[in-house]
Amino acid sequence: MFTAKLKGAPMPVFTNARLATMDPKLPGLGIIEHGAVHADATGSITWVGPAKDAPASAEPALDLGGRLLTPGLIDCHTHLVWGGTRADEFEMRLAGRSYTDIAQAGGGIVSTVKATRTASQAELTQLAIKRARALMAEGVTTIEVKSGYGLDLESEMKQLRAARALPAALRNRLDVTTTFLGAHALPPEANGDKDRYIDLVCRDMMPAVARENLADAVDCFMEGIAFSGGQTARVFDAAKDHGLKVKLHADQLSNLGGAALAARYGALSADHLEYTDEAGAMAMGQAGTVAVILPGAFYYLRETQKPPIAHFRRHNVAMAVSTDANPGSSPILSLRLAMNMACLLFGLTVEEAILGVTRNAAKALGRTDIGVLKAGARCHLAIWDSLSPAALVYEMGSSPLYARVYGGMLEGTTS
Ligand code: DI6
Ligand code: FE
Repeated sequence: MFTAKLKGAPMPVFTNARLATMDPKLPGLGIIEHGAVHADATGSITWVGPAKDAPASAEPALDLGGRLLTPGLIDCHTHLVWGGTRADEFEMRLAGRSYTDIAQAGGGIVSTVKATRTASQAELTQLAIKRARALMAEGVTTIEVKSGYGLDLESEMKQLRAARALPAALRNRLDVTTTFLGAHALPPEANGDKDRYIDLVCRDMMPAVARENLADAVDCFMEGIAFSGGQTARVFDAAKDHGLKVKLHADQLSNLGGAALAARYGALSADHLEYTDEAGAMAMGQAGTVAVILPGAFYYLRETQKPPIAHFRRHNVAMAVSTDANPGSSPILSLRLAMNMACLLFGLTVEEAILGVTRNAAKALGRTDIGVLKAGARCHLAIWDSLSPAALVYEMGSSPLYARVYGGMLEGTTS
């Protein structure tokens, strides 16, 4: 579609767009009508504002015909690198077996662990490429990828290396941050000894992961079927020792006080949160911990308990929205579908859903250089064939994306 003159231009200039800047100093999405965005040769934004005030540029400007322009979307919680499939479990759950039941019978996460252990690193990257492309086709420019399907030193490292290899395998058109989730489930060889496995996570895996710089953060699944608050605290203490930020799968299936524990550790985010109470939400607000809303898992598990959105609003908790892309509880490779579900199932507004995949998703990753249009940020953009922000959320089955821009480089939607 774009053989446009801007393709490959050293200092791209986009003009005549309806900018949704996500500038926190402006109300809502920080809209600037008839705006322009300039970038430099390194792919960073140099100027954002009304086109009439734009500085002169030697480069030809691409006229976007008034289209909506947002920061590239951010999927801040995925488990994108996995082997095998869990379609059979989907069918079992349709026939009445519960997620917890299947997990306790040796299926669930552990069945994906078996398939992931037998796959090579190159195979895992190849599988993840296809999934990443589906996200990118909807304007996603940054994703987070967790480990947690290896559950032994070599397999966790293999998963993280496969994730780290993704950008190059995608010709440097995707920004990937990685999270070490060794404490995702108990591997079969641990014979039920959770404390000993947590020793392994903290003493063997984490130092090796940190030494090779394979993770940007550390996550833990705090739940009855996974790890306790005490075990989570040990993982977080070890993360602090290695200078790694923390995040938490919290209060997904029951209220174990995960949100409050995450806040106590100054976590970047607490994720899921269906069973979080008001005290947990208040603690998150005070700590600046982002609430990552994951409606895909809620939908696939046919949960009925919804996350306390009203408490998050009341206590000024920033909300992000993500796919939780994984083969078990959320086999969803559409961030726009997750946004749509967050609105229809949990009552988020269109503005909250869009802030949830831009500015607040960046915050959940501890990043200030993405998710907002401002000088100094990366020039990762999504240009929409619409004037209306609601178009991002409302229509499923076809994508309103007009073009994606990565590091200042313009792409068609199919590249
Ligand atoms: N919560 C989830 O929803 C995913 N992990 C987690 O801790 C599920 C992962 C899976 O079922 O494979
Ligand atoms: Fe998850």
